[in-house]
Amino acid sequence: MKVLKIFLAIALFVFNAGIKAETIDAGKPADIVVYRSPACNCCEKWLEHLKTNNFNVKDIVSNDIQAIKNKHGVPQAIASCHTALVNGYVIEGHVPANDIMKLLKTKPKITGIAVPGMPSGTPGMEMGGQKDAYNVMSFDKENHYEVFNSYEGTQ
Ligand SMILES: [Cu+2]
Repeated sequence: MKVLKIFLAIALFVFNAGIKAETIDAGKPADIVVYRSPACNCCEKWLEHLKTNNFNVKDIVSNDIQAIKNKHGVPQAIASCHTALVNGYVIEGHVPANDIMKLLKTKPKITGIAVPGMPSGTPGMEMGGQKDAYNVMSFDKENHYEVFNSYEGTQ
């Protein structure tokens, strides 16, 4: 019995060490600048989602979000409520933190990624258990779109 306890203690230690190493690998928290309009509630919830996932969030409230979208090359076709900038990439809408991390790791030659519109069940758009199926789309300056990641809905 004692041997089992010691074994479990070691296993737990190794497991924790593994988690720690992964955190270090991910580097320091990425700085992300988020532009949103003052009345945007779901934008604030998305900000909280980013903070929970270790992003360093700079929250910029603006009354002309469209001007920011135009400036950073966000196509109308994939537009959403808020626009964010991280490491030279544009993040449009309720993109899950995991996809942003994947973007920062893989560094594809694109302008950014977006969740067009505001699907239910995306981070910041929680509607009880209701989840829409949705895609995270990549986009560039030449209006090329590709599916970056897909999420299943609950219907
Ligand atoms: Cu929103």
